Amino acid sequence: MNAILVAVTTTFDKYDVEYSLDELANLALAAEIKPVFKIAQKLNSPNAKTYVGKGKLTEIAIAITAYKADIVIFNDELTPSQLRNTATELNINCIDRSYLILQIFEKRAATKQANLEIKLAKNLYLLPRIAFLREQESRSGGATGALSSKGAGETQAELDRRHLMAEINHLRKELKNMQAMKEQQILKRQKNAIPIVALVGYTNAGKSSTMNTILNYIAKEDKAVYVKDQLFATLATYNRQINYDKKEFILVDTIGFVSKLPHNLINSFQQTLAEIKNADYIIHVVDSSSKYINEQLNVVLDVLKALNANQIPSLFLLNKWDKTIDNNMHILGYESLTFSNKTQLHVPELLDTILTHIGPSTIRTKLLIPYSLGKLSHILETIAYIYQKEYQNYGTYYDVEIPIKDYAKFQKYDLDNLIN
Ligand SMILES: Nc1nc2c(ncn2[C@@H]2O[C@H](COP(=O)(O)OP(=O)(O)OP(=O)(O)O)[C@@H](O)[C@H]2O)c(=O)[nH]1
Ligand SMILES: [Mg+2]
Repeated sequence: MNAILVAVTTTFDKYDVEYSLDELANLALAAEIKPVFKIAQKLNSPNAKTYVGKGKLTEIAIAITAYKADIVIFNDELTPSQLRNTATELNINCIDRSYLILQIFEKRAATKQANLEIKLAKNLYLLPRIAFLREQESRSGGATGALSSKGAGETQAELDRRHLMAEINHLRKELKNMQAMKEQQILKRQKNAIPIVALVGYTNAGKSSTMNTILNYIAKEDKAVYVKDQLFATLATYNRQINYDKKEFILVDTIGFVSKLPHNLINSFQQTLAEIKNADYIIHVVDSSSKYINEQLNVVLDVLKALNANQIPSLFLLNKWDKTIDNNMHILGYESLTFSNKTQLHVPELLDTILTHIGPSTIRTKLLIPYSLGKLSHILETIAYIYQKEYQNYGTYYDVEIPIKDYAKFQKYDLDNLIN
């Protein structure tokens, strides 16, 4: 399918139009649509009826013929009437950026929760647009893939609407049940006080690869997550427990971001994104080789803000350093680390940085304390949770959990160290 991409830029726009249209082109490719031409128009605000101005519509019509386009994709979320008016004027299928993103998410969702969340977001998007999409569907014979059955007309639209409403209620109920379960898990983890470290970043920046690099480094490669050179390869949250240097934390890999994510999507994905809000430390993975590094950084910071996660201590991980040309790059005023999954640059340094930032936690350890050190045994028993205590030939054996900050006092008597 060939597409003409159309953007309106205003003076209020945060990102330049070249970046925004490039991103839209990548989104189209991710949905297996080929962008063949880009058109941009500068306006004070998008036209209320047709998004672009009247003259621009003629230009789009000419481009449609010239490039044999099948579809027009607009760079913002359009109102139902803007979509209908442009589709009628141009006599071609029209979709907007939100719809495109929803389609990609729907195709990629791999877990039950992601499936429910994306269905909810899509139904909320469809609700005011259902009649229009129905018309569009009959124009294209189902090419936009929005709806399951065919038919046209007002009554059909009314039936569709009722069906959507029922489904929305049902999805909300199911998600609520899942949330209750998840909250219990989070509570349990808080009780165990295992710190949470979340990988966040622009889509395709290398979050999942970084997760796998760490798993590989601590010899847990069997727990690897899915990595692919495509937008939104990851559409759920994956937690992995990491034990390193006597500390443990939970590493979380989740969805990547793009600019102008549909607001329905962010609302519906609250549960998937909840792990980020609960994180003790955030690793913001950046594709340092991208020419749009600044824009992508800001997109991610904006979403973190929307999630109320912008106060969590974080590290900028300048990933893909192996193919970064600007070797002097740094992020002013923030902690950052150059990194590469490809060359394994700074893997131990990343782990050390994480460990120094996650709050005090406990470790479980096995100690053998000589009988001559009665005082040390006494200290241990006042601070430790004791799983097992046994009087042996050379001293008292303890299987205990102690605060990490006290570990140094006992390190000498750690059975692991004694054996090594
Ligand atoms: N050259 C190079 N490529 C990398 C590096 N890290 C990741 N990649 C590649 O970047 C692409 C995306 O990697 P992922 O780990 O799937 O990225 P992600 O951030 O999880 O992406 P989404 O889940 O889609 O948001 C893959 O093709 C990786 O092989 C790196 O350090 N150097
Ligand atoms: Mg991923």
